[in-house]
Amino acid sequence: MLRIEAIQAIYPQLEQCVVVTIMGAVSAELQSLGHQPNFFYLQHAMGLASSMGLGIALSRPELKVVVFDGDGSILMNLGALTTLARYRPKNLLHIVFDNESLLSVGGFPTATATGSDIAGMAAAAGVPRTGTVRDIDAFVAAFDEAQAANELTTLVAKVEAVGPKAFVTDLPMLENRFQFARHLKSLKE
Ligand SMILES: Cc1ncc(C[n+]2csc(CCOP(=O)(O)OP(=O)(O)O)c2C)c(N)n1
Repeated sequence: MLRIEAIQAIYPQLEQCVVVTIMGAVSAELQSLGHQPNFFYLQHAMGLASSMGLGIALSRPELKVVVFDGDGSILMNLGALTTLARYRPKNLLHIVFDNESLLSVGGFPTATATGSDIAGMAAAAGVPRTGTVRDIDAFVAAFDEAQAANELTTLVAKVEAVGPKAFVTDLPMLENRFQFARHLKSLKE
């Protein structure tokens, strides 16, 4: 499964959600499909996208929050899984695109390339719903089920180690930061 095709398949449904991504390839891919004011690309802070998603989900329980994480990123901050599980907001869907590599910085293999199981670690941390999918149909079905379940979910999507050809953006970090915050405030009115 290609990550961009997986994102494209659920893209229409992201309009009703708040989306936080990690930096690098996945943020460039989501942006290439069309930026929306409800998308925040957490640059540089590897491993902290789920923590930011957790904060938003807890403080805004009326919103559906979706996090796009990476295997290398979550492996850098495994304690995040235990914190997600402790607070277990029902409105948070944590998607880990697992390409078994640090693709954005050259493709060095991560521990999932040698058998570590992120969905298993999330389950052991206490995340109530977890799963691993390997093709687009299963990914879309798991996304829909997680949204309907209304329960904290960590969904691992096994994807090929393929990213965008270029990381070009005309959206500066600060503009994204202020636009996103304004958008969240506007949803309160
Ligand atoms: C704390 C920290 N260390 C290192 C980096 C450099 N860095 C940026 S992206 C990246 C790889 C991310 O890997 P993964 O989450 O698996 O996503 P992928 O690039 O494979 O899509 C690294 C090491 C960083 N941004 N932050």
